[in-house]
Amino acid sequence: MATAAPPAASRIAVVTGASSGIGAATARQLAAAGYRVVLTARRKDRIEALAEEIGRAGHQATAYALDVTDRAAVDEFATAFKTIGVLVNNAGGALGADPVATGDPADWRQMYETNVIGTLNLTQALLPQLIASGDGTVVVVSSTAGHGTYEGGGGYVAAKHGAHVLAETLRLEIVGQPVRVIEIAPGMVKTDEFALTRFGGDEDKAAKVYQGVAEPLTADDVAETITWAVTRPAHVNVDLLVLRPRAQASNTKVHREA
Ligand code: 8X3
Repeated sequence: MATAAPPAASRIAVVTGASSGIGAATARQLAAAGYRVVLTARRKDRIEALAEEIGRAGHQATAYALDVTDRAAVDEFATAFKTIGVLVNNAGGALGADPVATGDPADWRQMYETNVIGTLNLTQALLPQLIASGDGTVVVVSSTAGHGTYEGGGGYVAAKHGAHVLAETLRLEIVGQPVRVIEIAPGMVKTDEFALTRFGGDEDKAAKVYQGVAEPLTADDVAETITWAVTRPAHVNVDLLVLRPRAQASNTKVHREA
């Protein structure tokens, strides 16, 4: 017999990077699944609007402006909770697609800060509350870039490999504690901001990422997958789930229609 997880209604789910894309979609879906969702991101106006929207839909959400790379702010945030059911480490992103030979070290550093240190900060700060819940779940939203490289992937691929290793190592180290560690690794996902941010706001370059691809994944596709993994019975740990659109067979093999 599976051990049922405590009812979601009594449980808090913290989502980082909740101001747009996968984070916002995940916040909506976890709220719909009954979690009290805490939305965090730097852009306060966006997460406040989303918290209101979730509230109007009859679910529970609060917004907390937070930069995941600011450890003092993260530690302060952590004091607001006694127990937490779920932490979704989603904040991150890519900057640039330059070859290793010419990539900007500042971009590499920033990607490591957001994708790895940000995840480390939240996970370290909230682990006691996740353990105290008696059935905690840490989700790391990595990427297929955390599992193989591609030309121009550079600093993003390096950072996402770091996020993957963080998840894998944490799972080893806390085995025996009532906390699952789930890694979700999406491939090509078309969101409003990912490619635009990567290419410094260049819309043409951003559009080319998805050019001719029949159906890239959506933020909702990934959010559904995260919500599914989180809502498995407490003893079921989805270690790693890689998802891609059907048109993408690997990081470098994508079917594009003419
Ligand atoms: C996004 C996937 O292919 O842009 O995490 O690296 S990719």
